[in-house]
Amino acid sequence: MTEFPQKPILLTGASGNLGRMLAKALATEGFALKLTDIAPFPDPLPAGASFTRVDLNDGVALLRLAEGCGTILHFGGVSVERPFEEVLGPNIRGLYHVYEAARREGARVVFASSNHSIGFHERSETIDADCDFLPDGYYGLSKAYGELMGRMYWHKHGVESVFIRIGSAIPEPVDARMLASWLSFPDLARLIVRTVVTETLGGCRVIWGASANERMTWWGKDGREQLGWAPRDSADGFAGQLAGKVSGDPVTERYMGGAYCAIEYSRKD
Ligand code: 15L
Repeated sequence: MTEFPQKPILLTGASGNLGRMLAKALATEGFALKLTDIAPFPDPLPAGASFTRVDLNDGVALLRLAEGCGTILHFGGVSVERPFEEVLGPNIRGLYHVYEAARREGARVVFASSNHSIGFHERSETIDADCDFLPDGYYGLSKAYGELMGRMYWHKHGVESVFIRIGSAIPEPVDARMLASWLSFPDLARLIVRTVVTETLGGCRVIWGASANERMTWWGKDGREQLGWAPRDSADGFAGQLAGKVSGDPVTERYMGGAYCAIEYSRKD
């Protein structure tokens, strides 16, 4: 069990893969949860949780839902590369609704950002969290915008944020790239607990969302110390079976964002 008292947590994107995993993990820790998604919640509701179907484009519904919440875990929206018009509503307008709700409630936002906000950094580099944004598509761009929006809400309204630049959060790594980018579900769940229970942040913190992948490391310094989080799992043990699992595409293999960088890539030089 975790330290309390805690106000309820609002979790957007609750019906997605990460949302479902987090709903279960946080309920097990005893947190009171308000779950929401545009899609129905596919699992039995965990103890202490309610579910309300809301479109992130509906700011009034989101404000109402956030009433009384101390943290908003924002995992909703488009989670893969899509055309600009599809990303715009959920990931830009929706994000604004999340931040307005946080401002109204004095809540903290934990934003599921992505490695695709920095996807065009080359794999030969090791980058710290204060590196340049180099988004690799409209999806990654929406994540960079989200982090910037969070900064604006801190400086203007005192809303604290944690931006987790999630690598590849799936049960097990499946290709060579994920020897660097993999984030295990238990490491993510433990990180989220720390983002909720850490009392004061005094601003915005960026965390690289990767497990302790020491064989292949692209990501250096970040804000984890203040949160008291360190990953415990590692993709290293999968190296034997995955090291040769590469795409053969030079753009995909050159950059951290992998295949997202190659989508509609048209540069000639
Ligand atoms: C992400 O941000 C996506 O949500 C996920 O589907 C994966 O593509 C992941 O990044 C990744 O880069 O592996």
